[in-house]
Amino acid sequence: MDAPVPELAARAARCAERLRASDDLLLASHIDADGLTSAGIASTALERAGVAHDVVFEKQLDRDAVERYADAEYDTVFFTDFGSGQLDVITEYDAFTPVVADHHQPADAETACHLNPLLEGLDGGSELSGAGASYCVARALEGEEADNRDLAALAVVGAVGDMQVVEGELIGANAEIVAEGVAAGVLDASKDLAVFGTQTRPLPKLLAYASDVPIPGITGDRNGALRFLDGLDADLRADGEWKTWADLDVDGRRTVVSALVQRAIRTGVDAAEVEALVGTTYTLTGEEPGSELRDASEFSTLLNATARYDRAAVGLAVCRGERGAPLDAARDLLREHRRTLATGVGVVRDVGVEREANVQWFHAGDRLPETVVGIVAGMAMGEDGVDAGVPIIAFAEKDDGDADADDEPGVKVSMRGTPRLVERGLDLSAVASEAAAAVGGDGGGHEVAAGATVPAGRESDFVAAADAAVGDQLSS
Ligand SMILES: [Mn+2]
Repeated sequence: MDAPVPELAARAARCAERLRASDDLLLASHIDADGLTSAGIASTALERAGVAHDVVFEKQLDRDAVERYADAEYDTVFFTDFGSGQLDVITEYDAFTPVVADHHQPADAETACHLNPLLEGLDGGSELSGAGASYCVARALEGEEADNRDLAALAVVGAVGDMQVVEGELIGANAEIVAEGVAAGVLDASKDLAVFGTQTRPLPKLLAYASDVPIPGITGDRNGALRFLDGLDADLRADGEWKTWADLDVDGRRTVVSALVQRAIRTGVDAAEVEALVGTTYTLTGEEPGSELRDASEFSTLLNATARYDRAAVGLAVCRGERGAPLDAARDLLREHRRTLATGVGVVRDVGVEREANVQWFHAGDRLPETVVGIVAGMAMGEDGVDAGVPIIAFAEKDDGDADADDEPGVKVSMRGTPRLVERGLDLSAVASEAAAAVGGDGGGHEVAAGATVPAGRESDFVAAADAAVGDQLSS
């Protein structure tokens, strides 16, 4: 069998060998779409290889968690979608042998079974996700009887969920995995309208809600979208009901895309943005048409909904191929999530947004779950009283549902910028870590979106530090 990513083949083989030799294995993974798909891939491959294992999920892998695993006396712990950055802590414990499949920046420590694209000169931000790293190990785990290439579909869901799509498509090692999935008959990758909801949303809603490329008179305008669609010479309804994008045939799709492009050009949308209307969409061909599981992007959104509400077991069950009750539960969580977001923008309006020199901020207190406050902050930008040209900082009380009694009360911070601000020099990852460090907290993330945890009562100091840091970045 060929390795999907040759650079990582030797590391994958070492990981697989150790996993096969384990008598008492714990699989520990991150709670998000990439972490859930990582665990789904790893768990399925382990089961096929006849390796019994328990599974546990963490929002973040801290010393407490590692200590718990050590106390539980597993002989091996398989970390997926995290572990590299915590290797310095992990290697302090010799109760278990660590196996790591991750794509985040490694700590200054090494261990024998460690697969990470960054160790072989590949980009962990855009070329391979945690799910892709787990997939490499899964391929190395397969024996004579098992072919794990079908798991490539989940690896693509993880990469898409981790926002690794670059200019409309997956690249590098991710593209190799796509090719394996296509060859295995579980994936289809083709150029199509690059809009969220192609499997599940009726056409008018699909177009009105698509905000990545705003088209005047259609985006955010359900009646405008209806008029636009009604004016097209194509079969867009069945039995009086609007079809979904997935229901359309090739001709129908072509008609809508070319009319959309014409409308965009006519209304002055930037040429580069018009091009972004079309991208590669990844279809899981084994899933029911019209199910969100059929589209990689919709699948990852469904998984994120289970992760946000701490229902990782539901997301894992769906990744492991269970349908029925877990899938229904995941769909309920997604509906609930959308309701929360819809009311969230109202909460922002209620509490009010304060403007500083270089940033703006609001404090949601306990009125928004910490897991959605960042998304709500992003959605609020451009709304009444919220400047779309200035980074926004959102605070929410940390939910202490499962925290130890001796944990300090903390506040969750989420920061959002825009691609335009990033072009001008904004790096919220640096802002979050600097400003958090200044108030005794912890932060990090991406240029356009970052987060932190700070001690309660230090919010205004955090805002002041972030305001200064953003000022520096945007003036240089
Ligand atoms: Mn990841």
